Amino acid sequence: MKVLVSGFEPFLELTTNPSQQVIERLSQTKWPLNLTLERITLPVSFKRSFDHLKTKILEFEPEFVIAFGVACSRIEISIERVAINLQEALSPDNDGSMPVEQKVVEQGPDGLFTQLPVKTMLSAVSNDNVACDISNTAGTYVCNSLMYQLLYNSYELGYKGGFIHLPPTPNLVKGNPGVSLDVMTNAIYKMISALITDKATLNLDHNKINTGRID
Ligand code: PCA
Repeated sequence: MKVLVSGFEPFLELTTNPSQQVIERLSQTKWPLNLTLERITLPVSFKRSFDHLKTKILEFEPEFVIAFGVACSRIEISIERVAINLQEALSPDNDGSMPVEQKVVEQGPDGLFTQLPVKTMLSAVSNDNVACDISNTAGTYVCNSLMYQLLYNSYELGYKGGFIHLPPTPNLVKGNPGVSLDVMTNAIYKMISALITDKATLNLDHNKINTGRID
């Protein structure tokens, strides 16, 4: 099984981005023989992030694409359930772009559900001492926009996609205790490993699956 993971570069006042650090660690991890993992770091750009990811998808042809970003105010790993067709930024992205009430995809539906088996992934870490939950909003900034485009294009490109927000690492964001890279990497390793076992029950034929669209 081929899995592509993406992370983001640092942005705004952040000196590092835990999503970039975690995917680096994941790519250095020894995986079971039936799992090949590739990674890509994306620019924090409404306009450019998905184009970069799409180029890698076309080259690698993964069955799963899991995108990661940091959510500075969260204290738990958040498996995002839904992406909405809205871009609204309170701060500029790394290109200086700050959209207000813009659609991600002009002709797209209002929302798209993740294609990851969220409950399976959550239960993979339920016995561990790590804060992890399902989240019903990925916000309206670059992460939501990337998740929406990832899901919107999955039918044509033939993969299952989803997004996970990570909390900051300790000392990265004032007032947030953070979670260490080791703990996050270990949890994500278990969640991705759970996909291998769950794959038997997943129908990867996109003509047959529920489209997951909220029309
Ligand atoms: N987090 C931001 C964008 C990049 C990142 O890592 C977000 O939550 O939208």
